[in-house]
Amino acid sequence: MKITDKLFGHYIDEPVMEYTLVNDSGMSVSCLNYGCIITKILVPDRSGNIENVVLGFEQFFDYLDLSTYFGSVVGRVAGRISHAEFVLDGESYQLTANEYPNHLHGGKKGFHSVIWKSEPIETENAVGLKFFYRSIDGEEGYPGNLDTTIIYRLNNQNELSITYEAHTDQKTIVNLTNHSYFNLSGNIKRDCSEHVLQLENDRFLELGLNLIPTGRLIDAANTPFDFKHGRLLKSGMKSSHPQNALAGNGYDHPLLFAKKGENTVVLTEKESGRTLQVTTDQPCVVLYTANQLEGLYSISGVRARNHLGVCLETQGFPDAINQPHFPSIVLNPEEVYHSTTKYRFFSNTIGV
Ligand code: G6D
Repeated sequence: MKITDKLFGHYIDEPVMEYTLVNDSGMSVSCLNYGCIITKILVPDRSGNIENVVLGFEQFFDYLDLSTYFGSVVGRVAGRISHAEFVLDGESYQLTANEYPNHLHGGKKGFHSVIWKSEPIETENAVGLKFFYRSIDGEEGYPGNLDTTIIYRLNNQNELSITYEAHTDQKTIVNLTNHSYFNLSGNIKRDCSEHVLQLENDRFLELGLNLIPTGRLIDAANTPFDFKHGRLLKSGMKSSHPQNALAGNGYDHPLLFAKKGENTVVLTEKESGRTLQVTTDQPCVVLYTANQLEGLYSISGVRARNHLGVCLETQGFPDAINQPHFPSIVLNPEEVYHSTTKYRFFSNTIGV
C-alpha cells in the first residue's frame, strides 16, 4: 500500500494537492485537501477492469465553478436549514441563505469549499489521510469555534472508511457527511437508472416547498421509497409519486433506517458486476439521484445529464434543529461529535 501526491491547483494562494491512496487489492482513492473532495475511486469490475466509480472533475477550477459537491465533505450542517435560521437556548442565529430563503450544506463557505490541513497516515493495515479544519465562531452564522478532524482510511479489503470527529467551545449544531456521487458502471459508461439499491428503511421524510422536510415521517411500504427488497433506481425516476416528481423525477430524500445503531446500504450494478456496501452509524441516508446535473458542462469528458450519479449521504436528519421531534444535532462543549461510515467495494469475481 502507498500514498502519492501531486499539485492539482491553487485556491487563492494555497496549493491544492491531490493525494492518492493505493492498496494491494486493485483499489485506489484520490482526494484533495480542498473540501476533502474525493476525485476518483478506482475499483475492478467483474472482468478485473479497473475503472472510476465516482463523478469528479479533472480540473480544479471546475470544482470552484460548478459546485455540485462532487466528492466533498459537507458541513457544518449537511442538508437544508429552513429560513437559514435556528434558535439555541433562546438565542436566534441567522445563517447564510445560500439557497434563499434557506441555508444549504453549510453555506457559501461550507466545509466543501475550504482548505483542510492534511497529514498522510500509514499503518500496517491501511493508508490514509487526516484532515483538520477550524471553523471559527460566527462562520456562516454558526456559533462556537468548531475543530473538525476527518480521517480517510483505505485497507486491503477494498474498504474506504471515513471517520468524523468534532469539538466545540460553545453549544452549536453539527451534521457531517460525504457527498460523493457513485456510478458503478465505471468511467460513467451508463447512468444509474439500472443501479439497484437495498437498505432496511421503514420510513422516509416527506419534503415540502424548496425541498425542506415537512416534519412528516412517511411509511415507505409499497411506495417507490421502499428499498427493503432491493429496488431499481429508475423506479423512482419514472414514478408518478408526488415526492419523486417534487425531487425532479428521482430521489432527494432522507431514508430512515428501521433499527438504531449500525446499518448497511447496498448498491449494485448488474452489468459491471460491482457492488458497493455502505455501513454507517448515522440514523438516515439522503438518497440523491443527481436530478439537476443537466447542463452544458462535461464530467471527465462525459456530457453532464441527470441521473449520472447517486449520492448516499449518511447523516442526521436535515433541518433537525427546527424539527424538535427529529434526533438532535446539537453539540455541547463537553461532548465529542463522532461518526464513521465505511464504503466497501466488491465485484462478483472477488465477492464477499
Ligand atoms: C440539490 O436538492 C439537492 C441536494 O440534495 C444536493 O445535495 C445538491 O443538489 C447537490 O440541491
